[in-house]
Amino acid sequence: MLKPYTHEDRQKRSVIIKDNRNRNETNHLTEEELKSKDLIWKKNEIRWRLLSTGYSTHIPVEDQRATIDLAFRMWSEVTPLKFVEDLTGDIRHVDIEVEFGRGSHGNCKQDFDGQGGEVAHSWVGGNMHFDDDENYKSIKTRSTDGIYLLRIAVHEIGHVLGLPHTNKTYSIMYAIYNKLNSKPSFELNPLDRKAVQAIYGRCVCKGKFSTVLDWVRKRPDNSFIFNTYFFRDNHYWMYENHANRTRYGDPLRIAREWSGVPNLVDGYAHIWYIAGSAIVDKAYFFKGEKFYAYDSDEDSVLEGYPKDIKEGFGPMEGKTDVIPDNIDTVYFDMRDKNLYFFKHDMVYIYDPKMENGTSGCCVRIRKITEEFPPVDGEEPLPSDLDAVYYSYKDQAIYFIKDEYVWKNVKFHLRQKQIVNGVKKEGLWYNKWFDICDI
Ligand SMILES: [Ca+2]
Ligand SMILES: [Ca+2]
Ligand SMILES: [Ca+2]
Ligand SMILES: [Zn+2]
Ligand SMILES: [Zn+2]
Repeated sequence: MLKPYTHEDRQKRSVIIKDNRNRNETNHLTEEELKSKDLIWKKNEIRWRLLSTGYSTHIPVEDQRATIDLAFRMWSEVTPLKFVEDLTGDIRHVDIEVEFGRGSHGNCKQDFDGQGGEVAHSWVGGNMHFDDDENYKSIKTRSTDGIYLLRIAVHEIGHVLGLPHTNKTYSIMYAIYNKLNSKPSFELNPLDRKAVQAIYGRCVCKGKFSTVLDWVRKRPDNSFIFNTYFFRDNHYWMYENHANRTRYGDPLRIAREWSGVPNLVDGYAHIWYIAGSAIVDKAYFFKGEKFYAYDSDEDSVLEGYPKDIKEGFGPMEGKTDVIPDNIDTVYFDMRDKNLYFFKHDMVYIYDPKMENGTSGCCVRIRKITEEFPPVDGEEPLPSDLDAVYYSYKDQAIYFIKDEYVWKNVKFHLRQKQIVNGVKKEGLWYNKWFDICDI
């Protein structure tokens, strides 16, 4: 069934994973052509099992399962498909049976050919078999010998989902496995993402955020990079704005990456401005009655925190107002260099500028819809916002509640007189992609 290994390929230390089924499909199909193909899987939840009669002898079983699972995840992260490992259910409910074998294997009609040549075969909408005469290795292996199972598995799943080969060497659907170019970990190329999304659509992931923030990092060349962080409950995603997608492998647990930051935060604010010859640069998380100062150099909450909001954000001289506990969200406005705290239908505008002697609560306390009115004919902002944040990349303020996002379209960074005008942009998942719980 498969094109044999040629002498030329052997010299390149490559392995052909091309099969006859795709012999005439080495050119990448257009999106239109892919759309016109039958949807191979007509359901979103697909069950798979690594058969206990078909384990590899090269890799520990747990590693085989983890590798196959990761390979499925690489496709599920970019589509509405969900792959579930089914270890014990009735085999008739398993959609994709995965097995390793040598020569004549399982009930398969296609014998494998020993080491070299064919390394795996699979059926569109069906099972995947791996030739265990190949020296498969896990991604934990740094040895230059052997074939990374992950790459072959991702390729074969591509076929199972209906993808043909491409003639692009950087695509995972390229027919030749090149040992020299193969790193243990990799990402789906945008071409592969587009190809599978042309058949199944993009993943649509909904949900509510605890808060959203832009995190500023300085590159070694002193330029800044702004990624957006979406926090939900006890996990978060880093959104790579330049690529318009989440970092591969996210979400991660907050506790693991943000030392001292609690789960279910209410809001975050980054105070960042120039005062005389100094740069004021402070980052705070808020939750309940407490706030947490965060040290970005140490990547940890500062010692002595959390502290009480009512102590840290008390009244201005001559006033009695304080910032309430259990805020909905907060952001720092680059125009007036004030903090905007949101709770229910109100916004509390707090001056944090110690050096002026004017700091405290509050410059104004107003209805959200008065401070941020809708532009003509648009729907006003709701109460109980989930997140408000300043996007450095877009130089814009976004308001998020449930599945919707609004933008302050009147905002300009160097505005002296503050002008606000809010317009509903629509569903946040049509703006930011692949923010999916796993
Ligand atoms: Ca056999
Ligand atoms: Ca073989
Ligand atoms: Ca919130
Ligand atoms: Zn193939
Ligand atoms: Zn087979």
